[in-house]
Amino acid sequence: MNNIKGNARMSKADFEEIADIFKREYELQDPQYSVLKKWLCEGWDILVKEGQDLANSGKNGGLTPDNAALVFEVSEMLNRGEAITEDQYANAFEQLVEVNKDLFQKDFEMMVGSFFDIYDTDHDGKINADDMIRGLRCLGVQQDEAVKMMFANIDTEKRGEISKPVYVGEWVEFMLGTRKDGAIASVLCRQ
Ligand SMILES: [Ca+2]
Repeated sequence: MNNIKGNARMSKADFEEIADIFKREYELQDPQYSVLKKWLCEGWDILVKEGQDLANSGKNGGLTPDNAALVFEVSEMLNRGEAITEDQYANAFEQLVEVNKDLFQKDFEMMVGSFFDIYDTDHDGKINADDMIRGLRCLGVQQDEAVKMMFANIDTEKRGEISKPVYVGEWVEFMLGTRKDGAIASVLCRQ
């Protein structure tokens, strides 16, 4: 999700900054803050570690420096405190999905779900357009009108609120799907 910030480069310090923005905006306490920070700052490492464990146990979908060199490279660069470009990230992401799409999807769903839980400030399992605007602002998306359109596209039944599975599912579709008219893609990719 880091590419939605629209910056050309991202480093671990940038992810830490985003975590701090969330902490201030929502006055986050632990464990919610730690979980969010873990996904933002270590999400890629978590994926790599799980992929390596799979490879070591001889299961399908394991990540190795042979089949996922770009994935490991991004991990190493981030851990050295270097910034990765959007292209490096996109290429590594493509490689990861080729080797083990399910691994990405599982972790990504947990990550987006942890964001949703923060946006859902009254804990009723749903968010409205204002909740989504407030949350995506923390991720650097300042285009409120675009987020309103995204929300309206996701809220197909026009109830004014979206449940967690629907929200998470739309982000998965955006990252992995092929539908250019997807609720999020049709807004974010419209330049
Ligand atoms: Ca709510």
